[in-house]
Amino acid sequence: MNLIYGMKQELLEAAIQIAEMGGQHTLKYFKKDIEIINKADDSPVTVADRETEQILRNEISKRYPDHGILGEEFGQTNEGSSIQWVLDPIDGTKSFIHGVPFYTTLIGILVDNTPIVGIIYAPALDELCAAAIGMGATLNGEPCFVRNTEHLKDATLLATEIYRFEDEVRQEAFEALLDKTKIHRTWGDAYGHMMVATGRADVMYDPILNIWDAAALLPVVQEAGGIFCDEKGKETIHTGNGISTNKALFPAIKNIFKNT
Ligand code: 2AM
Ligand code: CA
Repeated sequence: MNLIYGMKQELLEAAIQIAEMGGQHTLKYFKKDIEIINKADDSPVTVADRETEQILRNEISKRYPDHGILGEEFGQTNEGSSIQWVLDPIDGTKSFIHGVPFYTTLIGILVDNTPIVGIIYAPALDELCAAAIGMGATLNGEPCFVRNTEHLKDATLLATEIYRFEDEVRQEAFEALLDKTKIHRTWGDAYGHMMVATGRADVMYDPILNIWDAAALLPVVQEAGGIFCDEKGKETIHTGNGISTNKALFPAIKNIFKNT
């Protein structure tokens, strides 16, 4: 299915509006004393995650009843549709429950499994990145770009946390990444990828990514002039891990992960 330009523009604008509605709702609970529930995978979830996803889903279904929706908290509807909205109401729930504003509301739109629109909205920071493939990326409406750091020795590396891998090869690759880069910071999540897409960091590494964590990232990073890829260097959201960087650093990053 080939989306005509007008349709892509419409979906981009709708996704921005819907992400804003959802993200604004999270603020009702941010820095408030709310119950934290541990999910089956031991990750935390709150009423804010659940209510926000419902708001996103209701608005999408109202506007596009035939489109599919896949959300982290409430699963899949209209699975057969060629247009799928992929939602993470709060990416960075661990930040959210610590009162750290680096959490985001994510919307990705896939057409025939290919991401074409991405929204990363950090409501507590009032920062919204939006992109549609072929149409550029914006931060709060202004064009945004990756920065052009050329060497890993000058690069700022972000990650969601400090990792310990059971797999030795992956552990070695992560340590090489740490050794070869200059500045290291965590509290990453999708906000870390947004930092790369807006020229504030050079590499963001996520060894664990579900499709709802990744779908919004690829269009934003690519359209900002960067690369969003997996550890094999493949530009995909479907393999469970993700790295954002610029085109100059990409070969060196690929080399670090070549044996994983
Ligand atoms: P969440 O806050 O929506 O749960 C990228 O690291 C994202 O993957 C995180 O923002 C988090 O999303 C999720 N994540 C992080 N660590 C994870 C883990 N150990 N298992 C499953 N998901 C994880
Ligand atoms: Ca989430």
